[in-house]
Amino acid sequence: MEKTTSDWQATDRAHHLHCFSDTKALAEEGCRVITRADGVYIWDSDGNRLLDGMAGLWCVNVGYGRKELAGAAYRQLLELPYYNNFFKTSPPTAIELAGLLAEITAPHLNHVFFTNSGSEANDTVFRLVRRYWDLAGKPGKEVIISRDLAYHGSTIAAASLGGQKPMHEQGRLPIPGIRHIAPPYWYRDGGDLSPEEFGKTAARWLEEEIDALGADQVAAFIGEPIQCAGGLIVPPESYWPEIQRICREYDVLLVADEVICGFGRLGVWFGSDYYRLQPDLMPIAKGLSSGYLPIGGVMVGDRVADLLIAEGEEFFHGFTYSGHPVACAVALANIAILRDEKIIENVRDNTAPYLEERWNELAQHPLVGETRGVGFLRALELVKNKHTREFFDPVGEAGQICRDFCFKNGLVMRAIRDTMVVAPPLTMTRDQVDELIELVNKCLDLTANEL
Ligand code: PXG
Repeated sequence: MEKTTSDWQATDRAHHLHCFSDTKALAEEGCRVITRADGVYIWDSDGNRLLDGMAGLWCVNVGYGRKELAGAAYRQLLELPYYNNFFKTSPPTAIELAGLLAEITAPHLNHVFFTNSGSEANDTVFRLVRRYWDLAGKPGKEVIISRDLAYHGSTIAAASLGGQKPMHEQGRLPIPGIRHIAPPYWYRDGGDLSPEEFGKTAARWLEEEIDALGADQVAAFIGEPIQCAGGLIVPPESYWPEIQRICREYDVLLVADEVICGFGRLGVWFGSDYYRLQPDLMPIAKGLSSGYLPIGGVMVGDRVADLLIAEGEEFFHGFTYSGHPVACAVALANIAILRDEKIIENVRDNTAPYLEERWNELAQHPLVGETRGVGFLRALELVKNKHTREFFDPVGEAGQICRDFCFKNGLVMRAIRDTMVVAPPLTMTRDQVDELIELVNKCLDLTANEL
């Protein structure tokens, strides 16, 4: 007999520990079982269709149901389902993908270290940074500076690099050698400063931290071009040029976490292209395979790679599935789709400007204090009073209410505190943008009523 939703929920309750879920609430309500997907839509086990405004978890960039990706995986599974890149071996697809990544990233990024996730990529960053400064003869340069509210993953170093207080509290994190400065969150913290002035001020918090520690102690600065899971914090234009200047001046490596911003999300290939950054290390994942199979990596700039290679000494680091042949085959096919169908150009020139125009109409809504975003990343701040920029208290309740209304009404939208966020598949059409805006408007009205 075919399983029903309640069968699945019972087994789920009994045996399945979920990621980032309130276990009590989950047990009471039962989980929503997502059974299939196509294009920008997902379906649950009761047959309800939802518009996936989050592209899964910010990752299904080419949309669901791409047969080319299934075909690439199938062919590779038959040819060579597994081999690794340890001990001077490699499957061909890992080599091909390394070459292709060197081609589509900035000219100074010519090497990649493969992982299976963004978290592993950031743990790899942590180890690579220390390895680099050891080899460079400056082992004292050990501290990595990150930002509050940042999300860089859930493994030990990645969670420590992140600036999520509730995560730190649960694991006695961060581990030593990691510091956090405040993010460039103008809407919340900008006060009377213009975004431009505030951007410079926020960047100089890095300089102050380096001065306080001594540049001889500071190894690297890590940041997402746009802080995504932290609440879609879009930095003012003045922020990144100043951060780049500070990193150069104090000889601090720059790490741009492109796990979400990469692979077209901002209407260009990488967030670093958008903000003209020259990162020494660039973690990637998610859009690399559009989430069809797990794969991540760290793009390693020439400065770091040259030293690693010249030393010729073993870097004791790697994962059984680093450069997995099937995941690499899918990533190759995924990048081919992004390229051949000019999906990123279409986002830049057509659908993102349209999404921006329609999204900004939502600023008229009485609950919405600010709309912001770049490319296919869009946020709105739900506030108590939009004229005085007064936030809700307690923080997060309005967001949860809105998120639940979205789910009930056929839309997946993410709530981060009281910031509502969308990051749709890059294949979303103008008509689907209209559908998205209509649903968001409806759910904002329902939320306003309930509040
Ligand atoms: N860096 C960034 C910038 C991320 O957003 C990671 C690293 C870790 O990647 P993995 O593949 O280990 O999950 C992420 C992941 C959310 C949400 O709801 C965000 C992420 C993951 C899960 C949920 O906002 N980002």
